[in-house]
Parts: sequence; C-alpha cells; structure tokens
Amino acid sequence: MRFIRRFEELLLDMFDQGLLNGTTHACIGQEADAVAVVDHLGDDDHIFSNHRCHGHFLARTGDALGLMTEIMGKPEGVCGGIGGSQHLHAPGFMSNGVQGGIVPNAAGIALAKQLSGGAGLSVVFIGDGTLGEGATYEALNLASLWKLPLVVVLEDNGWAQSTPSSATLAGSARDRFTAFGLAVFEIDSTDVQDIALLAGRALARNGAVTLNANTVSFAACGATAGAGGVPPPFPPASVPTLPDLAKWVLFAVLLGGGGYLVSRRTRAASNN
Ligand SMILES: Cc1ncc(C[n+]2csc(CCOP(=O)(O)OP(=O)(O)O)c2C)c(N)n1
Ligand SMILES: [Mg+2]
Repeated sequence: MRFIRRFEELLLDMFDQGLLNGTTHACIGQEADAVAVVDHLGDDDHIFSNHRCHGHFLARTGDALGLMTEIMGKPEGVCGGIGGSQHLHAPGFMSNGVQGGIVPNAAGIALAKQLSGGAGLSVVFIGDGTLGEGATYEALNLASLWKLPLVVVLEDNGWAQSTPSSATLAGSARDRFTAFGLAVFEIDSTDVQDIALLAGRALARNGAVTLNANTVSFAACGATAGAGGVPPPFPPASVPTLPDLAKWVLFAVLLGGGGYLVSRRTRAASNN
C-alpha cells in the first residue's frame, strides 16, 4: 500500500512538471481495496480495472517501471507507451477508461471460464460514478442468471471523478446489485485487513457477487494534458494550416466524433 501511495505521489509531482503523457488518475486513499482483493487472487484469475487503475495494476503485477514508462509515453511501457495511465494490459490484467465498458468484458471472461471448465474468477473494479452506465446492468443480469464466476468490486468514494455522486445517482448502490439477485458484501473501511477478510468471503462464493467497499479518495480527481495530450488551440489565432486541420480531425475521431462522421457518410451512401 505504501509503495502504491509513494508511486502515485511521485506521479502527481511528475505531472506538475509536465513529464507525463495525457491524463492520469491517482487512487490515493483507495489503495487498501486493491491490495486486499488482489491478495486473494492467483494466476487463473483475471482483473479488469477502470480509469483509476494504478493501484490495481501495481498490486497485481508489481511492474512499477513498466507502468511509469507507460504513463510517460515511452516505448518501454507495458503497452508501448500507447495506452497511457488508463489503458493497461498485462497477463491477467486489463484496464479501460470507458466507464462501465469493462463490466461486459469481465462477464465475458467469466463466461469463457465457465464454458471451458477453467478455474479462476473474473474480478472487475468499478466506481460509484459508473452505476449509471446501462451496459453494467446487462452484464450483471447475465452474470447472475448464468451464475458466472464474476466478482464486482465497487469502490464507492462518493464521487464520479469530480461530481458528487449524490448529484447523479438515485437509490442505493446495494439495491442495484440485489435487484439482479447478486450477493452483496459491504464494508465501510480503508483498513486493508478488514477488507481482505470480507474479500476472502466474497471471492469464496460460487456465482456472481459484489464487494461494495465504501472508501475515500484523497487524490486530485484527475489530471489532464501533459506532454502529448493537448489538442491544437481552437478556434485558431490565424488561418488554420493543413497539419492543424489534420489534428482536429484526428481529435474528433479519437473523441468519438469519427463514428458520427462515418455513420453520416454511410447513411448518405445508402440513401443514394
Ligand atoms: C462512458 C464514459 N463516460 C464518461 C466518461 C468520463 N469520466 C471519466 S471518470 C468519470 C467518473 C467516474 O466515477 P467513478 O466510476 O465513481 O470513479 P472515480 O473517479 O470516483 O474513481 C467520468 C464521467 C468515461 N470515461 N466513460
Ligand atoms: Mg467514484
């Protein structure tokens, strides 16, 4: 836990110096969840994590150099410097910044384990701000119905990054899981031993289960920009150059506008 804390404190310091590539989200305050859960996992288990994934990654792999170089955008990074802070991959580990998108992924791996008769669990860490994402509930429904070896770890820090969750969430988190018949293990603690004890009980259950860890976040909610993450100024101070136009199109595509452009073009073509 101390190692994860120091790693991220250094990271935030480096961010301030402009040494990092893109966005970074620290899990400062939440380290115990990662350590307590991962302590129970073995080689057969898979972990899926979200935008706040450094603690989960370090607890799982211990690969601090691979992570640091990744966030610095260097080829030595675990994903060749392309994934950055949020999009990491290692044996038995994957993280993705698309909120809620990892829950169907994790359920899919759980299904693969079940169908192949393989051992192991699929464990997915999500935040309370992700409880508004519809894909999460499709996955919970099937995971419960098919009794998949899926463990959802909800890290409830009361925030959706920088928005109080009270401003976005109706009802209770627990009810969202019990509605699908999932067993809920819940704890209000940042004590790693307490969480590990409950995590052990949750992970020992057959079928889909959730561990709701009510925690606190001491980190700056997120830090954006850095060496390679800044789009060109818009509107431009002068007539845009061709490279500027190319960069805007690239950013539009990266931010999801590409799908819109493509679908417009496809629709136009099909209308003709
Ligand atoms: C599909 C999608 N919508 C919006 C975002 C932008 N976004 C990044 S983090 C975040 C809030 C996340 O809240 P939570 O899951 O509670 O995690 P926390 O930041 O509190 O750790 C949002 C809305 C995103 N990454 N993905
Ligand atoms: Mg949150």
